[in-house]
Amino acid sequence: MVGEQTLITVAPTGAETAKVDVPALPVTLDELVSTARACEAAGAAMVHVHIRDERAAPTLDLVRLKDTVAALREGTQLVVQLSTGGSVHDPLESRLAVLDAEPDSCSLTCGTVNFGDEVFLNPWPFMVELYTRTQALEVVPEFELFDLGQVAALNRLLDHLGAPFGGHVHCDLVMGVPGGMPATPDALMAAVRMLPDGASWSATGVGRGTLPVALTALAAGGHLRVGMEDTLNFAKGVPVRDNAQLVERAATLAGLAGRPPMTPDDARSLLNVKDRRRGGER
Ligand code: KMH
Ligand code: ZN
Repeated sequence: MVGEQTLITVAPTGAETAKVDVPALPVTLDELVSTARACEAAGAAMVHVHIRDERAAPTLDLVRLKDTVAALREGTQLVVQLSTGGSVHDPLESRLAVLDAEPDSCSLTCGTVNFGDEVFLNPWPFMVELYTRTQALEVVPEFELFDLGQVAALNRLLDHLGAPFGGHVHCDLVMGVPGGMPATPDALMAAVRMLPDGASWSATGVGRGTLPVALTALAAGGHLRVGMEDTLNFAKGVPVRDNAQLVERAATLAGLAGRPPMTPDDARSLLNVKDRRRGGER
């Protein structure tokens, strides 16, 4: 049943966009929770979370991260995935500490990549340490893959350190970042062909790549990640209204593809996340 459905992940905030430039960006805890609720109602099953401080700047403050996880668990059924990518300026140590907030899932990027004018740093020893921590702390990693070399690095990681917590490999192909692989059907299919056997995957096209990547992913049996972390224009010259608008469109496309959105509970089964909800048990 799960194979016939689409996992929609919403990435509502990211670390790159300023609230002053995009007022619809959710940056406070209240904004994040109400966004998450609206996106769940529209068909999202997982939320990929970056948080901001009182000045709306990206932060990895552990108290805020813990409060955020608790508030999202209280206000939604969504699988809560914390970003360990943070912003390109975050130290590796703080990115490792994200797991102490005990999310259901966390992102884990499989290599260093140019990121516009910046560098998104993910050296091999950092990947190994982060992955080992996910296994020890029973957090399901989602492998973020920005280029083909990172798919090879994912395979190397699994060969060296074995299966992730829960036993299932889930990836997100992030396409169209300046410095990473382009947001094209050809690049997407080349990456998918290199994934480990049995892995599930979603795809994310940044900016103008959003629709080509989403349509290709659905046609190829993949899942979708959408949201204002990656997409700020709904159409050429038309700013996104809010995250729910992007999830609604993804849900419509998934329905047209014959693979409607899966529920958060189905996503929990697909990913094998540990149930950390109050009174919950895996
Ligand atoms: N903000 C980017 C530098 C992730 O969340 O793990 C990294 C990123 C990936 O967004
Ligand atoms: Zn992110």
